[in-house]
Amino acid sequence: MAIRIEGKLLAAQVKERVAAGVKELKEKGIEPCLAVIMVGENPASQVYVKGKVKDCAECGIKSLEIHLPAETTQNELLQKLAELAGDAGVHGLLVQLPLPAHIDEKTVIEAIPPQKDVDGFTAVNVGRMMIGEECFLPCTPAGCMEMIRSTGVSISGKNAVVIGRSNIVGKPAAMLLLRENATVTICHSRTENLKQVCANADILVAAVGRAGFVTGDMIKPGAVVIDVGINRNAQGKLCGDVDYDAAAEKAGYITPVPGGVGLMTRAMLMQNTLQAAQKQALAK
Ligand code: L34
Repeated sequence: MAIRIEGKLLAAQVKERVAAGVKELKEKGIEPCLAVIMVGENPASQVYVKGKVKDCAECGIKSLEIHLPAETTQNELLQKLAELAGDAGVHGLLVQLPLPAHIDEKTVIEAIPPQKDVDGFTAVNVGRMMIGEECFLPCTPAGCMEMIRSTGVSISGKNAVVIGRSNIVGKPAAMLLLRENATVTICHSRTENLKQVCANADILVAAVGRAGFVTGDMIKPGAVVIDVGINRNAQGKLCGDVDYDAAAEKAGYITPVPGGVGLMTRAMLMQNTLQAAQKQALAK
């Protein structure tokens, strides 16, 4: 039976460290501040943003929650971003995704100054990550790495399989695993023999977006299984991409949903915001 990787506990540990760093900055007269912009009424986004604001409060980080109506034009959003980008009191800046269809995500992301891009989504930060330079790591993949590290299982030389190739999870997760010397395979909707590939994974990261996609027969005995999915099943219950009960019978370690990667995503955002404030304080 697999050991459950407790996202709640790990996130609390990260946030405790962040809170200590925030306290130090405040003693120097700097109050770390995160601005979160949300456009429209996506119910899931509202839950996630609420969680981010709550985490900020726990860490002593000031948060600005900017909720714009669904009809906001791209130019209006860019204008708001420019204003926050130029505000020296705002250290971290993010736009919660997804955006309404009439707004181009790429254009919006590139309007965030890289030094405030605590999501690690801008081309500058993605590029820096690729070549191993200092940067803001994207929160969800960084959270996955923390969860893998918490098991004590060594990553170097292991077979790591990532299912999903999105810019915000699959691709960067693969890159971070590669950086730790895993042998990395990225699977996606066109992958042949997906089950066999996954069944060979010492570390399996599922970022598909489909409930129950990863079945028990896709798990190598003893594997570390990281479930990034957040779906609702037929009963309306929150669940990941992995059939938890079946996978837990074979895996060595497994993350739950809820209480897993989502909480670590938020904790890593707090860490990045602290870092942004520290760096901006030094740059002055
Ligand atoms: N710009 N957009 C931007 N940055 C991000 O890092 C995100 N993401 C993803 C969606 N869009 C984004 C998030 O914040 C996903 N995500 C996220 C954040 C928090 C949680 C899940 C996903 C979370 O708190 N999950 C809880 C349960 C929440 C619930 O009840 O629905 C958990 O225990 O998993």
